[in-house]
Amino acid sequence: MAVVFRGRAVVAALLAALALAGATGANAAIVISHDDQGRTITFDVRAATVDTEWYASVLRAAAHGNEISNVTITIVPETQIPALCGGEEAAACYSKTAPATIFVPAGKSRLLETILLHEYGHHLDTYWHVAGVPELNGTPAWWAARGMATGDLDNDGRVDAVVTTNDGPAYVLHNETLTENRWILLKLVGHQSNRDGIGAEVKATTTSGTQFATVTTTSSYLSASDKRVHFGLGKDNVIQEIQVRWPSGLVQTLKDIGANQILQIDEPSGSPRW
Ligand SMILES: [Ca+2]
Repeated sequence: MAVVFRGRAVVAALLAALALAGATGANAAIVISHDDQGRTITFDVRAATVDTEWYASVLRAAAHGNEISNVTITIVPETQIPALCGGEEAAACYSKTAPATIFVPAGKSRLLETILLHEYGHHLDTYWHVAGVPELNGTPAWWAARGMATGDLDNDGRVDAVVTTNDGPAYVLHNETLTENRWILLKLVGHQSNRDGIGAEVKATTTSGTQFATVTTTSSYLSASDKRVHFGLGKDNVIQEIQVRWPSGLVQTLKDIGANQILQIDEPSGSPRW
């Protein structure tokens, strides 16, 4: 389904067309180009404010691979995004409804550039809806990445991440968020169930409410994450109750657990409740 978009000549022609469209001002043009195989790529630049340099940089990056799809990219005034994207919080969206279209607001260049490239990497095969994301300051790095694992690498209660890139290095994203919020990490050890407690369901209740998690290492592409369960607790210093439903069928309950600690929970002996 993806349209292969290669060739410096095509890129140069398209960039020239975009530059011309930008130079002629508002309501300038719908720029239509074709890839190596003659398929149509349409860029609608009729919005009042068109950041053609942003388009140019996106295309330069996209042309390095075969990840640009047969979609229409439409820049619209920011005020039209909520109606087009189905939500007041939307920053941009991609619609698979024919003709497939990416709606991006004029002037929101840097962050959306990153998002756009990321989504091309996933072949635009699912509907995506970006909500509540602030503009980034400065120039974000461009990574062609597929795998990501999350976990608290330095046991400080803040979840970190490792990202692998294609033909490039792995990046460790160390979480250095300044916060007074509380947390807990739960390391489950099975004795009747599997040793890692994979599949155990954990419920944590504080005065603020109840949270649920399932023990898993499932993660991004070819990645495995920290098996420990992390709960963010906000201002709560105590977890009133932690309930673990083990894969064996045992249900274990702990009361009044203090925040900001790594707690090992061993599966008790007893008869499974199957
Ligand atoms: Ca950490």
